[in-house]
Amino acid sequence: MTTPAAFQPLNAQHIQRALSTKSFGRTLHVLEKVPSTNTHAATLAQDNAPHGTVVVAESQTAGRGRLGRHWHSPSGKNLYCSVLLRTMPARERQPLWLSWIPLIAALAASRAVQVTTSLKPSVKWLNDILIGDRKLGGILCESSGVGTAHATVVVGIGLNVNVRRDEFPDELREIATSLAIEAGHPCDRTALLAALLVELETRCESFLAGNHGDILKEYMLRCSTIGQRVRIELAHGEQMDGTAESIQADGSLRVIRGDRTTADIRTGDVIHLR
Ligand code: BT5
Repeated sequence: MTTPAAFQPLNAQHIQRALSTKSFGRTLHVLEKVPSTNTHAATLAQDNAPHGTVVVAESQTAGRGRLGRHWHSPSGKNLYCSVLLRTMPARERQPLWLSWIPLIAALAASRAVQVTTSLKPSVKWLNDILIGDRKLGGILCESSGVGTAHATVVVGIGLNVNVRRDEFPDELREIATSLAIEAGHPCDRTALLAALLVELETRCESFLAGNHGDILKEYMLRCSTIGQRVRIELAHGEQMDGTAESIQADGSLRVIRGDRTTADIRTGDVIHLR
């Protein structure tokens, strides 16, 4: 009896057969267990790994979120993936590119889920992937050598695929979800990864070719934060409440405060208020 695709371990040959990308995933490292796929990809970058190198792992022992937060990474169930980018636009466009990569990755991940499962995740600014108000996945982008000829960005994507509700730790059970929970059946990680890589590659190419406006429009349509009452948790424990109005050209979130003044938020955690 053959194992259904959804339960098969990740396999480099199967993944490469499913790819329709130009460079993303053409150099591919499929690992059983790593501390963090982002850290592993950064090490490969130092050893001259090519643009588009992908690291995927069955489990992470030290999976990371932003600001040193922990990413729950149980074995054999989910997608933990990092993509190494070496393409950089001209110097004056680099800040824009770096601020848009996490948003582009969140768009690509939500679109990949939609094409492989027909679920339609939204994106919570700036890079949380949600179904309803539960977190399906997150993005961690880390750059190095910016401003030099050897600049790299590692785009890390974590998506909960086949983990069951009872398998989440207590602190995540009510705030996180997985594709299997939402779809009611297990999902094929190989097909999802192949879709993710092509969605990410085409958007990165499009952005770098100057189609910034198209990505901004697509992001606005996907972003469930727009129009919501929000609380922004800023650095140093500061908070700001307001209504999220739009995404600006630089990827920041425009918030209208109660006194009608506006603020463009470049980084911070957003809470959707009811
Ligand atoms: C993120 O951080 O959402 C970025 C997560 C990126 C993970 C990927 S996996 C592959 C690559 N390698 C890595 O080491 N990391 C990347 P942040 O916005 O800071 O959210 C972190 C918060 O999400 C935690 O504090 C928890 O509240 C919650 N969380 C942790 N694990 C989760 C999970 N599996 N599903 C949903 N929420 C989770």
